[in-house]
Amino acid sequence: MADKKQEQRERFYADDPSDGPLTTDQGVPVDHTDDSLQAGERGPTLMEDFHFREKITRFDHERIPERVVHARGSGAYGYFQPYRSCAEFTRAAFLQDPDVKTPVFVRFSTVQGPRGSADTVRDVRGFATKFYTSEGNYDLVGNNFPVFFIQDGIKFPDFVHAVKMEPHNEMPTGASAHDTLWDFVSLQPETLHTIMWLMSDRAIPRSYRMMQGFGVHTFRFVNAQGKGTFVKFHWKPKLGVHSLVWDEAQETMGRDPDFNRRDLWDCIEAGDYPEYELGVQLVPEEDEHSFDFDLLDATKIIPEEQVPVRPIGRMVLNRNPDNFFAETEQVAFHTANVVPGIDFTNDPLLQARNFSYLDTQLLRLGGPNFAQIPVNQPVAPVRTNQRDGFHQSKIHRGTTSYTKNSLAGGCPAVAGADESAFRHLTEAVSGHKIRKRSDSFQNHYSQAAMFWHSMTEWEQQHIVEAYRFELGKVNAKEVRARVVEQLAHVDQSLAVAVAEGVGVAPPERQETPDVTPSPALSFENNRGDGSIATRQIAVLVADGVDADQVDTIRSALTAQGANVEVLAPHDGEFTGSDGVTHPVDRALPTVASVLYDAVVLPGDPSSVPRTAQDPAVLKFVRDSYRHGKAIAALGTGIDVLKMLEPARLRTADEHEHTVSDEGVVTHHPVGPASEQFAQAFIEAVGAHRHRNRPPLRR
Ligand code: HDE
Repeated sequence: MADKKQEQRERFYADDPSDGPLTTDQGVPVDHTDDSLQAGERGPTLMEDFHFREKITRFDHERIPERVVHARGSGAYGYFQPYRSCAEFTRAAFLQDPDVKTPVFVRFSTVQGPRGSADTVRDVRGFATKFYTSEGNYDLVGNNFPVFFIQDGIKFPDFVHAVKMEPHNEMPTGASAHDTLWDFVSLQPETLHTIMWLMSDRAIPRSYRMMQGFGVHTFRFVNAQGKGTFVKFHWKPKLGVHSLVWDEAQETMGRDPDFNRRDLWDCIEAGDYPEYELGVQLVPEEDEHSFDFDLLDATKIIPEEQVPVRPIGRMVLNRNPDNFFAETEQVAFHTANVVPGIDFTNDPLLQARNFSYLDTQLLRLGGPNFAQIPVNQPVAPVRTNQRDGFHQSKIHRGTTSYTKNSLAGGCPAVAGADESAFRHLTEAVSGHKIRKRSDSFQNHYSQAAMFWHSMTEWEQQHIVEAYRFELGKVNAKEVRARVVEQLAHVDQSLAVAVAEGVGVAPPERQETPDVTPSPALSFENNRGDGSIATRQIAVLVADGVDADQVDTIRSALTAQGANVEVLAPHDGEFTGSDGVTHPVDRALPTVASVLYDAVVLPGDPSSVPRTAQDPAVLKFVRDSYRHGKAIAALGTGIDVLKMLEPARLRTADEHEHTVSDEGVVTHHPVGPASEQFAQAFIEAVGAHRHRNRPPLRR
């Protein structure tokens, strides 16, 4: 059933014309659009060729400024539905009735790179949601990290200038591994906690459908009695939180720069709708000062162990935009788009954002009427006295664009007591006018250390490797050394490990904070339910493989919602061991293991399969193995695996049935995949990545 936003969108649809001739913008029919009007066959183009000039001028003006940050993004429509009424804490209408679905538009993004940059860069991901509520638009403009790099918005231009491509040569694209970012970071210890997140695998999500989202700031809920409660917003993906590994992420940038965008689009097209649960951490106003950090400091989290996340509703994304530019590019988010029942705090980062987002849209969308653009239009009625400006697309009738008026009967009048107006929370404020960071914002090391100590061994290892990679790209040795010195305030072993990798002296030991880890921060505790739904699984075949094995494993995997593709050396068909031809989904040379989550190696009943001699297959399997992906080998498919000689790994021999070791599942006997085998493989895929594999010998 179409929701209100969809009904509204449909009123703006301009379908490609199915009859009638091509025209100019003025509706004049055009019968020739391939040659410009010239003075003589080989002569100059004439000014009076209005069709030529219109066509070229429109082309010249097709671009608008890209977002200064978060330029690359992908969007989708869907809905939000609360589980139950949240009236106790907030009067927001969209959080009251579990039967009411509120339409949403979500835009996911990277931050550093330009519009055309690759998706799988190491970066924060934006997670911005526009709720088209019955009381007007509410924008929750969040990220996939719960903390931010700086505490006060006045530092934002400095931070962005440091992280963006360097001004003299516009390098690097979509990467943080360069001198200016790390110079800034090394001099600004408040960045440390968020930088730890950036060095973790949170910064290379497997999919937008598999990452958390956070409102970051402490906001306020306000209930009908005018009582405020501090609130932090959390989105949890139904499929669990999963990431790529760095080597894989880098190769993916070349193999498919649209990896995350394509994944979101394809899943929605296939009806595998991304789903997230909205949760809140609630803190009564009277407990504002009961934490060892300041709730207004956006570089801090409230550990979930201290204040649990209460699930309050779910969001489903079920419709792709019809036009990228019109919708995903022109959507305008603004932190100050709030509805009655949701309010701000004095977080200086949030306060700055409340200025910045409107300001940036005025430039980016060319004037003040951008709320009339379909994607930005509320479904709630709009009655304002705003009139003129660039791109006014309405014909306002009447004479009274002011309040109060008598000539229009006083309309629109301000909302009455029963008309759900937005009222700012009454809050006592006093103080001297000063430029000073609050003392309560000064502890920069504790939560960075908490994050580090909440990681498992493999997560810590990845963080060390990321620091080594990033700092290894920094030319200024003194910057490398300063970052390492900073890390010594978090953990000496981390600092020493990084120092070793980047060739600087180990730092002097510092006093490090004594912290209680927060297990909720580790990937290990956010894996979801082990579902393999929508996972991409490759089956590598060549002529002669056992087609029964291919069929049985494919049906077992697709029954669990996975997407299975048969890859062969060439497109078209392959001939199975039974002499029958079977369809190929893709030619192996057009893809790569980084585009799949797992791989299956069927056997050839009469000999070693031809795949064992194919360098492309061996590369595929080697990369899958190195990246920790589940691998299944059946019958003589095990011989493909043996070509790579994994050290120490157990594989099934002729007498054994299924063996599952570190996500490598093998099954020797010839014949179709057994249920037990399929189950073992499904579990291996569901575990996402297997981090403790012995290295390959070849
Ligand atoms: Fe943004 N940010 N931001 N930001 N931000 C923008 O607005 C800004 C911050 C976030 O998909 C801009 O429309 C300032 C935190 C997302 O369209 C701009 C500060 C968080 C998006 C802007 C911050 C975000 C933006 C650029 C520090 C996570 C993409 C284009 C005070 C909670 C929205 C635009 C989309 C975009 C300013 C910090 C998230 C310039 C000044 C913290 C997801 O207005």
